[in-house]
Amino acid sequence: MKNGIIVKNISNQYDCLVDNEIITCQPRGKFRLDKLTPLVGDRVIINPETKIIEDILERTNELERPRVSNIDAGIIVTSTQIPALSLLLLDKQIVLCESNGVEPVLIFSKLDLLNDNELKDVKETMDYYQSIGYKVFANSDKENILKYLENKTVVLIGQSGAGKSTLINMLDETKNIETKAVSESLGRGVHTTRNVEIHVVNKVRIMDTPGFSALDINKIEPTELRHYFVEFSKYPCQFRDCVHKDNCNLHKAVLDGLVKKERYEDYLIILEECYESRSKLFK
Ligand SMILES: Nc1nc2c(ncn2[C@@H]2O[C@H](COP(=O)(O)OP(=O)(O)OP(=O)(O)O)[C@@H](O)[C@H]2O)c(=O)[nH]1
Ligand SMILES: [Mg+2]
Ligand SMILES: [Zn+2]
Repeated sequence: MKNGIIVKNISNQYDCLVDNEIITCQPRGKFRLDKLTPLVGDRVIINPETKIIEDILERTNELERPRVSNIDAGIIVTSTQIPALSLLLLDKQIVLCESNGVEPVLIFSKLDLLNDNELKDVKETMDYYQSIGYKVFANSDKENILKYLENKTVVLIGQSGAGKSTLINMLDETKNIETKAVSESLGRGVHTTRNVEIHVVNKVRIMDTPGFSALDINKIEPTELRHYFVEFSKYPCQFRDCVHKDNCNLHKAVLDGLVKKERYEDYLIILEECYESRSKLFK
């Protein structure tokens, strides 16, 4: 028996990383009876002779989309140009990570396409996210990215064309994952990457996932959302279950310029979406 990590799944075949070697295995029949589906990211015990996955170790966490487990960080790749920078999308992706108990790490791409003024704005934005406690990198900052992610299993998050596959290729020059120019006529790319797969890049295990743009934030309770905007906790609100729409300490912190107005506005937009999906649920 050997310990391994599932790094790839195509139908009922699971590629397991065992001592730096890939062994393609099938799950035990019993898993199906127990309605247990092995996931990419699972730590497993396999029999190298029969090539059967005998056991799945307890998961530290489990994401629904992409369906993966044991994630140490979500690498949110944000394009600053083509596709255009969307901080609302970034804030939604941060909420998605926070609500799943996964640390978001912010990586900005395509800074090389910006003019000086745009670059200055983007750097200010990056500084703000850093100031509220997140790790923030430019995708060209290879050394520091690798240092921070060493020995972690991370999942890439970001819209199509953001530069996720490119990032993996940048972090490890021996990798040559398919990338595709963003279709400019459509203004957004076609998803180039389809399967969930873990790439071992130096000492980082990275999942290149199908990029998604529509997000599952609809399961979040409106009163829960505020916890996923981490800087809000610095300004405790005097009301219980308050969603901070007006006349409270948090709202005042926004007016006083202590909380970035754009973040608060994104919060209100996402809050409305949470209410909307709830009302659909009860229809
Ligand atoms: N100039 C510039 N181009 C970049 C950068 N990062 C990515 N690109 C380009 O952007 C395009 C899309 O990059 P991909 O890495 O394929 O994007 P992706 O996020 O993997 O997209 P999907 O697989 O479709 O989800 C490619 O043409 C890349 O060469 C960057 O930092 N600067
Ligand atoms: Mg890709
Ligand atoms: Zn409040």
